[in-house]
Amino acid sequence: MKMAAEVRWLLIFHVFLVIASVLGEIPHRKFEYKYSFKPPYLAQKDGGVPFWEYGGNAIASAENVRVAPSLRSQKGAIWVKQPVLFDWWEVELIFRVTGRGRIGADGLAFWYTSSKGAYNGTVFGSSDQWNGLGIFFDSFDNDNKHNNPYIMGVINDGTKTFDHTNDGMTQLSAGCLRDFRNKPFATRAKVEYYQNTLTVLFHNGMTNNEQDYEMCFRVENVVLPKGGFFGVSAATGGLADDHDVSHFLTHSLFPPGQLRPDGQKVSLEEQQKLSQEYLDYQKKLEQQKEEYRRDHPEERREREEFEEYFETDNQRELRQIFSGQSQMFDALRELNRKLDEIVGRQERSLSLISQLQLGGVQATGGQPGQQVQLIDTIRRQEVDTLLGNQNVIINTAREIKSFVNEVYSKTDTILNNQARAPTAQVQQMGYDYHSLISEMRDGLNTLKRDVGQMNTKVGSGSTDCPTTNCLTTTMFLLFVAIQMVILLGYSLYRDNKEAQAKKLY
Ligand SMILES: [Ca+2]
Ligand SMILES: [Ca+2]
Repeated sequence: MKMAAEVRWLLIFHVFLVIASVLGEIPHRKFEYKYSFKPPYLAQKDGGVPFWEYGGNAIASAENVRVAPSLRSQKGAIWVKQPVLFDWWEVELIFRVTGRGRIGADGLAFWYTSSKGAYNGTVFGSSDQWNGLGIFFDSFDNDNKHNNPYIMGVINDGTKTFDHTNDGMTQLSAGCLRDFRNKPFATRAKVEYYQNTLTVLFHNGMTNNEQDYEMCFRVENVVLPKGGFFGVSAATGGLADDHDVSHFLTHSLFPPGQLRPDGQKVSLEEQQKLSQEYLDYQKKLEQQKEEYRRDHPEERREREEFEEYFETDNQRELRQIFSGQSQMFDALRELNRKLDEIVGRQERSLSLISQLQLGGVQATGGQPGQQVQLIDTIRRQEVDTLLGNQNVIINTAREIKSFVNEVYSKTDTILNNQARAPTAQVQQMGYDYHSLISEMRDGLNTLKRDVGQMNTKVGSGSTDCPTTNCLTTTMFLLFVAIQMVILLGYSLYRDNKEAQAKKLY
């Protein structure tokens, strides 16, 4: 009992260690509203986006920021006002790139740079020779390698000029081929910079499920300048897409156990200041809402209600198509996952089989422990079942054999019986006749011999025989005839009696 208690404590200790290590890897997240924007009321009444400034051809509305509209040679950008005060962060960007053409241009860029870029630069609407990170959503295939739309991460130290003619292929740190244009739902990108690892996840906008992020790329040992600025820019060329960003959601990330770098002394004051600022902002928003409702009293509400409760046939059809598609997508993904699982299993079994074959060759000198383990893990059950089946088959075969033997012997006896039964009776009768006839023949033979002897005696001299007592030929024949009659009568009598006996039975 004492031992068991000790073991239990040891187990609990280990579980705690595991939990602690797991928790130790998950960073603390904090939403940074000063580095974010999202609808509704993304832009205020005066057109300004709180904590952000935009320029060029960018237009902000209550629902999104149209960074570059679908007109030729447009450029625009939106930059955060304050520098980023935290080391590690995650930005979720929800955006749509839409255009009527089969191909579009030029693309959209997410920035984290040491200083704000221009509003009409040459790299997707912003400045070239940036210092920091650019994530480019490049729609147009400048180098004609049929590899666009493409997502790439390019890190620059402020000296390199972006290689547009090669779509930046020589400069990118990593990238992935993903089509982000004209999707039924908004596309999303999650850019995470944590402990010098840059991770970009992408959501292809085929479903409305927020969990459908896929890995685009991950780069380690990335060093970005501290105190940089977030920004989004976009540009069009000869071809033009609408580049709309609806959400820019920033979270600061802190390793567990680490407090904010600016310390807690400042934070008390600053926290109050920030929360006051936030409350003011909320109030301002509410005020604006009220004002808007006052300015547009009835029609607005009616229109909203109408839009809420009714949808046109086309809308309904589209919605149904989208939902069907997303269901198909889900099913496909599930299938894909299962296929992967099957392929993995197959590969594993193949490798195990090859190991077994190798092990069979080196069975004497190899590692027996491994062999036994392999057999135990894979085939034991199957072999057991096979052996069992074989035993059953052997037993059945034996039973069948004995049964066949039995049948054979039985048929043999039946055949014998059948063959014997009728002939036995005939033989019995025949035997009687034969014996009778042979008896008669014997009798006749003795008679003949006696007659012969008599004849020789008669021939040798009549003096030896007294004439009165001597047997004459007539007497002798008469005697023979009487004997034969008696024998025949007896045999007839016997046959008759036997026939009567059979009738009775
Ligand atoms: Ca390009
Ligand atoms: Ca290309």
